[in-house]
Amino acid sequence: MERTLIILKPDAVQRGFVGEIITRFEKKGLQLAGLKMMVIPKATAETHYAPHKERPFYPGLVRFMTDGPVVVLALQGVNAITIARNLMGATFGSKAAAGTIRGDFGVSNAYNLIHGSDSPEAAEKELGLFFKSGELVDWTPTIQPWIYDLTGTKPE
Ligand code: D4T
Repeated sequence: MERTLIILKPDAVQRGFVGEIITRFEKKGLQLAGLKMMVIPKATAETHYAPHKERPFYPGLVRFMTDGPVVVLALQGVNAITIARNLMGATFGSKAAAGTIRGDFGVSNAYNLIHGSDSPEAAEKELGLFFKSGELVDWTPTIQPWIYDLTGTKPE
């Protein structure tokens, strides 16, 4: 099982999409392993988006991400990183395909509702940045045998 860090960005919270977005992940079969609401400290947003530090949109991005509350999720599942990003859609709301979270709920490129880790390395780093040890929960949904075929050597 893989874990990924998802942030429901300030626009998603302000626009009342928290429940709807979490529902999409749950319906897909991804499992919650952590969830909390917070206002991201500026230093945390700067660290999180450090790879974009030299880009012209970086100062606005950090301002946006710290401008109101967010909801942070840890999601778990086989290939959770790729599956979550497919549900999110392309980065820009104006280009994201219908049926995806960004494609269905937004038109903006900067206010794109949601963040999801883009690699196992990023997920590990980001989960450590947003969740303290002990805040993530190890549990197995009782419905697990109907989400995956568990009869073989690995979940299929
Ligand atoms: P995040 O990191 O927020 O999940 O988005 P993506 O992984 O899909 O896209 P990204 O890292 O390339 O961009 C991070 C963040 O910056 C905003 N952005 C991006 C922007 O405002 N203008 C731009 O030109 C780009 C490329 C949107 C997402």
